[in-house]
Amino acid sequence: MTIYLLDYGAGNVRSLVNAVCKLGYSIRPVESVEDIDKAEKLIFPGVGAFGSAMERLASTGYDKALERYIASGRPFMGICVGMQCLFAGSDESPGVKGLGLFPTTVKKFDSTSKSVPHMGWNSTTVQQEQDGQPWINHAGEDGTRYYFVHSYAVPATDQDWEFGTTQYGEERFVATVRRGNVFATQFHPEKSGWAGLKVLRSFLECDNVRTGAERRLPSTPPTVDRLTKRIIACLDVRANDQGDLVVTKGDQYDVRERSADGSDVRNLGAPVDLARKYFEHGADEVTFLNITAFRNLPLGDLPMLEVLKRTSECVFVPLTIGGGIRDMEEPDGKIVPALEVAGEYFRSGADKVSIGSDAVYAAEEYLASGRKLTGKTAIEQIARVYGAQAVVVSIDPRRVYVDTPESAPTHHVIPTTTTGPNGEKFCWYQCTVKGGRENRDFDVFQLVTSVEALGAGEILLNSMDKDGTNSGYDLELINHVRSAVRIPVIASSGAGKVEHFEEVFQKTGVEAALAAGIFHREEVPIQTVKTYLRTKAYQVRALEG
Ligand code: 1PR
Repeated sequence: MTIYLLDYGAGNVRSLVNAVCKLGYSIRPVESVEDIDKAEKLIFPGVGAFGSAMERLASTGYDKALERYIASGRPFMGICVGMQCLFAGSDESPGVKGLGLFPTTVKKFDSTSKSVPHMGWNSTTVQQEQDGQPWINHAGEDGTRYYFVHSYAVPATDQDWEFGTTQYGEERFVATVRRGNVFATQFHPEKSGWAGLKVLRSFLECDNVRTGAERRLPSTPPTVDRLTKRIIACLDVRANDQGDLVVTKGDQYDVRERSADGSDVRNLGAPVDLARKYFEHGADEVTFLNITAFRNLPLGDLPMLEVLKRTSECVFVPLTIGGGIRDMEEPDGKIVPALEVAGEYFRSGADKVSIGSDAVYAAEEYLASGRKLTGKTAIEQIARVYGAQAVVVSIDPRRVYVDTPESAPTHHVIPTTTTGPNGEKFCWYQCTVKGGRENRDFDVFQLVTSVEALGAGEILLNSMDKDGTNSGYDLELINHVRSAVRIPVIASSGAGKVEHFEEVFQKTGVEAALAAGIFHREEVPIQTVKTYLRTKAYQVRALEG
C-alpha cells in the first residue's frame, strides 16, 4: 500500500509521519503530481493560513491532482487546514478559492466572549451511520477529547457530510467531515494522544471505500462547550558544567544547587525521557525552554533540534520550544532570520515556538513607532507563515512595588494584596530579557497588548517572583494579563499543590496552567492534579482521551 503525505513545507508534519510509523505504516512525501496520481491513500495535513495553502497547491498543480484523486474514490484524509481547503473559501483569505468539495465558507470564531484561537482539547459528537459501521470507525467518540488549534472553523448547519460537530463557547462548528472516500478532521489526530492515534489507525486500516454521500441518523448536537483546561509540563533545558543537556529547574530563575561546596546546575533528568514520561502521565502539552539560548550557537548546532526530533517520535501531544527564537548570527557573520530558525524547529517536531526576549524588543519598537506594523518582526513573520497559533510569547516579569500609581506614571500600576518590603500597596510588572538577567523600562500590560497586535497566538506567563516557590500562582499578575488580551493565556510559576491549579482556573479564567518543579520532583503527579480538578467540576482530558 502506498500512503502519501501531502506536505507543502508550512509546519510540523514530522509528528504525523512519526504517528503513522508508530502505527506500523510507512508514509512517503508527495514530491510530484505523479505521486498523487499513484497514491493509494493520501493524507493532507494543512498547516498555516488557508490562502497560502491554496496558493501552494495551485502553484504546484497539486490542486487539480487532488481533485482527480478525490474523484477516483481512493481514501483521502485532511487535517486542520487540510480539511478547510475542501471548502469553497475562507474568511481568512478573502478571494482565494478552496477546492469546493463542500459549498460552505470557513468563518472566523467570534472572540467577544471567548479566547481565539480555539486551542486545546475538546470533544466531538459523532453521527451514527444508518447502514452499519462507517469505514472510519474511530472518527471521534462522544466524550473523547482531541486537540484543536484554529481561529477559523466551518459553522455547523447539519449537512449530511458533517460527520461530527464540536461546541466552542456559543458556536457549534464542524469537527469532522465525511463523504464517500473523503474524511477530514479539524482537530489534529497526530497530536491527540492515544485517542488521536486510534482515529489515524482507522483511516490507515480502512479498505471499505464507498462512494457517494451516505446518510446518517440525526443525533442531538452538543450544546455544552467541552474544552478542557490544559495542564502543561515545562522542561527548562540547558547544558550543565559537564556539557550534558539536562532538564533543570530554578528558584526564582537561579538553577544552581545551593550546596556549600558546589554550584552545579541542578540536573533533574534527560529532556526526551522526561517529556515521554509526562506524555504517558497525561500532560496535555510539553514545553521545552532552552534557557541559555541567549548565547549564540550556529543553527546546525542547536541542541534542541535533536531533542525535538527524538521527542516527537514518542510524544503525541503538542510540543512547544522556546529560547533563542530570534535572528541568529552564524560564526561567519551570516544572519539567519528568526523565521528560518523557527522553521528548523517546526520541521524537527515543534508545534509552537515561544519567543521571549525578542518579543520584548519588538513590542518596545511597536509602541515607540506609534503602533505601526512593519511585517518584519519575528512574531509577524512566523505568524504569517505558520499561523498565529504557532507563536507563543513567553514573559518573565518581576514585580516593582510603588507607594502610589502616580509613582510610576508611565506604567500600568495595580493595587496588590501582597504588600512590598516597605509596605507598598501597589505594583507594576516589569519585563525582563535574557532569562531575567536584564530589566527593561517596559511593563507586562504594554507587552501583551503589543504582541497580540503583532499576531502572537498565546501568552506563556511566568513570574520571576513566584518561580520555584511552590507558593501558588501570582493571581494578580495573571488577572492583569488575562483581562488585557483575547488570546489564550498559560499561567506559570509557583504551583506547589493541587489546590493551586484549581485556584488559578477559578480566580483568573486562564485556559492552561503550567508547572515544572512539582512534576520533576514527583511531588504531585499530573493525574493527581487532573483527578482533583475533576472533583471540582473542571473539564480535563483523561489519559486515553
Ligand atoms: O529570551 O527567547 O531566548 O527565551 C528564553 C526562555 O527561557 C524564556 O521563555 C524564559 O522564560 C526561559 N528562561 C530563561 N532563563 C530561565 C531560568 O529559569 N533561569 N526559565 C528561564 C524560565 C520559568 C518557567 C518555569 C515556571 C514554572 N523558567 O519555565 O518552568 O516558572 O516553574 P515552577 O512550577 O517550578 O514554579 P528567549
